[in-house]
Amino acid sequence: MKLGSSQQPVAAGDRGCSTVDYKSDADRETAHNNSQSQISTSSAFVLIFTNEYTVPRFFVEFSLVSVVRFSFSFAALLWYLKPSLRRYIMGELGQLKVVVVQGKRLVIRDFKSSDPYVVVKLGNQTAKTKVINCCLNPVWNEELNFSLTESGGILNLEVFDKDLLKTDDKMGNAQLDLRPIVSATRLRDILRVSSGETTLRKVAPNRENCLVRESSINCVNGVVMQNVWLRLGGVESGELELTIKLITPSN
Ligand SMILES: [Ca+2]
Repeated sequence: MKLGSSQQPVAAGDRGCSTVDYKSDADRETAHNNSQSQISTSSAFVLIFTNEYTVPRFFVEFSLVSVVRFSFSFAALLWYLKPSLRRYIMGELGQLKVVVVQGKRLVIRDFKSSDPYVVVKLGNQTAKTKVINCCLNPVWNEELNFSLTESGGILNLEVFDKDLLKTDDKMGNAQLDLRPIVSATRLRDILRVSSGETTLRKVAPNRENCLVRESSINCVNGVVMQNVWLRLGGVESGELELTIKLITPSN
């Protein structure tokens, strides 16, 4: 092969520019085709790159929206169908039902009797019973509901004498530690007790609590409940009977 008939183009270095001298029209056409091919390849790369960037982003956005929509729909459905699960999500340990059963030997705050009612507090939640007029041994049998959000809650009770023309008089107070019923409920879950009646634990009276006598915590058909007699403090006499039930998400 002669040097002058080489298929490679010769650069015009003497003219100090980037133009290329071709020995024949065929060389020029070949170079043009190569250039067009490179341009087409670059354009295709850009298109592919653009598509690869656009398509996944579209799918990602679509997927995220779908996941969020599905999550909200699922949560709303559960919220509607399962109140106990709703309470669990809200951080609630359970629902505490306090039945204020009756009072005995309450103190006199009027001339010969009193008009007692009970105020029950758990944390910042407050509920009270109706007033029973002229009675020192009232029977309320009234259920008050609370949300139990911590395992170490204390139930506070105060008895008052209802008066119309002056501030209601105090008729004593008492407290009930809720830790025993919470621990008994955990024991029920461990033992998987769901039917019949089972005594889970007993709480004895001592200087730390207001119990008049020993109290049993039983599981009756899956519901953990405790019946207590509490001695009222700050007064000469008086006792309160309560039944508390702890309803948890497992009920
Ligand atoms: Ca009164």
